[in-house]
Amino acid sequence: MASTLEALERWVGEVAARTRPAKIHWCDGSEAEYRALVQQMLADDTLIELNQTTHPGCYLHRSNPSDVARVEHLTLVCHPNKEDSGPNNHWMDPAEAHAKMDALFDGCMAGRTMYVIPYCMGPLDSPLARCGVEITDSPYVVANMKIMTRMGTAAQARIEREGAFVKGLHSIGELDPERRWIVHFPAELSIQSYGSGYGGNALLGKKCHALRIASNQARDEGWLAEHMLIVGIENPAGETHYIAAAFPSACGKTNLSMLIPPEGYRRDGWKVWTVGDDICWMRPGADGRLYAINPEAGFFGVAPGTSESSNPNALKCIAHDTIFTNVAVTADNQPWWEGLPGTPVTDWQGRPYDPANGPAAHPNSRFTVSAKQCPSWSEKAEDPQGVPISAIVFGGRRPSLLPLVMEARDWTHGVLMGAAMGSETTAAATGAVGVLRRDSMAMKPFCGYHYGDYFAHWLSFDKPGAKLPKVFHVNWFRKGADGKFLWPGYGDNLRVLEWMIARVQGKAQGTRTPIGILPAAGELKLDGLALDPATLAELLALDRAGWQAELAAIGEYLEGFAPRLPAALRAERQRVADTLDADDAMPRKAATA
Ligand code: OXD
Ligand code: MN
Repeated sequence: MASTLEALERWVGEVAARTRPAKIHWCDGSEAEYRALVQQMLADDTLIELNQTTHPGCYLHRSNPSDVARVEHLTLVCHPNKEDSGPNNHWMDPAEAHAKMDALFDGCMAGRTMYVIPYCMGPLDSPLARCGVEITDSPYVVANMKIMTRMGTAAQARIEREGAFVKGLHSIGELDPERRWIVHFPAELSIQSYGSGYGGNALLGKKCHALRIASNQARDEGWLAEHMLIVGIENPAGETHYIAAAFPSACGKTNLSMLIPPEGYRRDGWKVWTVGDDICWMRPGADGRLYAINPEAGFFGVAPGTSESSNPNALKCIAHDTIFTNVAVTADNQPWWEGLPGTPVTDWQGRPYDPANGPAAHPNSRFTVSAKQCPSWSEKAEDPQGVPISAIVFGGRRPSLLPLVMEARDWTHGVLMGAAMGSETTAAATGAVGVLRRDSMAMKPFCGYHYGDYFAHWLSFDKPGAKLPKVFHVNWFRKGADGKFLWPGYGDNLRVLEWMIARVQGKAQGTRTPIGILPAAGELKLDGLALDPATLAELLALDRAGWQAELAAIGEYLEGFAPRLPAALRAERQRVADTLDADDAMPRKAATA
């Protein structure tokens, strides 16, 4: 039998024969290699040096203006059987997709260097981690993969030992939106991406491998690959509870994962530990609990809105050794985006800043930085066994109806809460911004198979011996009649997380309502917060007519996954709707402090 190295070398040879690069470079992941790539990119203007006094080791990349976000309409999941991709994915017959991609890749690396990047998603010694190899002609991709994954010689050694790896082939091609495709072949554990250099389309370890391909591996092997942050909350007694939370792109996962406790909490000794800000792989451990790792090693965070008030930890991380993409620049050459003090002089496209051209930084501009630079980085993020998860949280941008927080009564209800998630769209993907779309478990762009089967997989974790986390739904984005947010968010979100932990520990009673368990009067700790009782009542109120309409809309949405919609999920939606109708006659008291 051929060794893995032979299989890898054979594949690299086949790719080279098709793409015909001038040179092949096998990445070792060393600092020297990173520095040499940076010098090369500075020389050909792929990178621009930023102010090295205020931001040592920081560089700016300006992407092609047509290439600034994920392209969901050009992203395909090609299972051999169309049905397996589900209505939640775009599909093409794998043979047809291969023919299309082969034609695009034909000779596309002529005159370029082809980089071979062995990488590991997750701690190198973790049984939960999985490896891949990305081939790319973009040195910008190599530099970002160095920050975002455990990449190079050690990953290659694990691949050689283990025998299995995900094959990712990427070329920026001509960066022509008409010749751009991001294609997944789950049955072959392979990804092919052409015509884009943007993170989610080009750093193949991230969305393509760690979510779309891994969600398939997870289903086959009995684990979960999710679009979730992982955060540890340490109480004054020194006990840490880990929470995994799913929010759609650009809804504050990075901010929540790095939150700074409000003043009173800090004084009392509360601490917050960041394990991950975007992706979570979870597996049941021997004790029945779910254990999670962050498969990534860095953050590819949205820059605009990151500020001293929203995320001081992120600002500290990105003060050095960071790659910025599509941000603006100040007169003294510092990176700038909306939300930071000061003024920009050059916009994200390199033009003199003119407000008539729109925001100075692209709304989806990003920073790429090693997680180790985060002041709240948890040493448990390197634990090969992962961290035990006490609570799973779902949430989205909902200006109305959805309360600040509610708890599912059991796992099935929790799966319904996740499946029913909706959120206003953001700039992380191309298309209209601010439109409500259902985004089950925040996985709409990332679930690599039929959502109906995915819901069934989630339900399957509820089995004898399982000690599953409690499930919650939050909404930080409720607005009042004046259009202003009702809840301060950011660090104050810890107040809501504390209530969740109290529920996990059996220390808070909650109030049972038809839609879930809400904080009972006085259970949310609000000292030091100027939140009037009427606002709190609004944040926790149950608008029965609104919920009846919402449940009807959820029903209609879920039926879009029939005949693969699990009967248990359909029944659960019906149960909630019936409870709400039965409750109709009863006047409901809003929970106030
Ligand atoms: C991301 C995204 O880049 O979700 O994390 O778009
Ligand atoms: Mn994301």
